[in-house]
Amino acid sequence: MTDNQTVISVLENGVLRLTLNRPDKLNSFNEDMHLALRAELERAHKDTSVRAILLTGAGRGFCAGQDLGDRDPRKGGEKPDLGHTLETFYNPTLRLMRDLEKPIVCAVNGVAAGAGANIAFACDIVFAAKSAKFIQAFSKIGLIPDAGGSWSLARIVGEPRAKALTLLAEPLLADQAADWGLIWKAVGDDALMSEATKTAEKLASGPTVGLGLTKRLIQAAASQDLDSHLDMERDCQRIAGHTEDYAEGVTAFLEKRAAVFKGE
Ligand code: LHQ
Repeated sequence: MTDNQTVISVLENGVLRLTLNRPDKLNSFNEDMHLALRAELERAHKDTSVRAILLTGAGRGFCAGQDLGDRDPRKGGEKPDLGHTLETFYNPTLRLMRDLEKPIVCAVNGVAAGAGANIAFACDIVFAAKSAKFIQAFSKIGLIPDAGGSWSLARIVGEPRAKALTLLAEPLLADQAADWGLIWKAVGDDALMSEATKTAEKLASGPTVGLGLTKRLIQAAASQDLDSHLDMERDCQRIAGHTEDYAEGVTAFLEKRAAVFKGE
């Protein structure tokens, strides 16, 4: 276990559990937390013993987006370049999450606001505690939805709901988020971590290459036509068919036993 303060990282049973850890600020992002999360995601890319990721928050919140205390306008000075902040911190993290060919499970343990909500929506399988809520808080401070939110919301819930959520910045409860397909499941607060951990461990003992290719395919679907997509499925299935896990899966089926996948 390494505790680099702003992100607590534990690797257990193939699951890299990352806990955003600034609970007194509802785990809002400062520069240190940005860099720590990115370093952990880069590690997850490279380290073959990491076969799934579980992202959650410490304390009563999941993440309240950017730390607004970092740039106090009352102090005067030059106006900040927030485009630079996105380019330097958020966008590389969002791209890493999307390109990571290992499943990212998210356990939203409490309020997820601003970029915090959109980072949760960028995960692959999202559980939220029933008491959690998602707030597109940006319009309250004159900003636009970032961290991929204007893209993912429009695609997942459609324009009418995406516009209402972002323009009004009203809280969306976990049950409603599940009904709208923004997250996988809303679960009782007490069951959140055990359910999310069970799912992450199941994925971590799965055929990692095949799961990663599946993630790649699902993500590519909206941006290409069926013809191109069928070609992509062919190419990905070719890769999957060469894995040890495919051979093990079929052998286990024929021998009527549970498969033991190694992620190779
Ligand atoms: C916070 C924060 C916070 C600092 C709670 N910062 N301290 C990208 C590019 C560059 C710049 C700008 O941003 C972005 C992306 C973004 O994410 S913009 C959106 C930023 N986030 C927000 O606007 C949300 C601000 N927070 C809230 O509206 C509320 O805190 C929520 C609704 C999340 C929770 O409300 P409550 O449950 O009532 O908690 P609270 O407001 O009392 O917060 C608890 C503490 O956490 C409190 O500190 P204190 O010392 O008074 O106990 C807050 O000041 C602190 N905190 N969010 N983003």
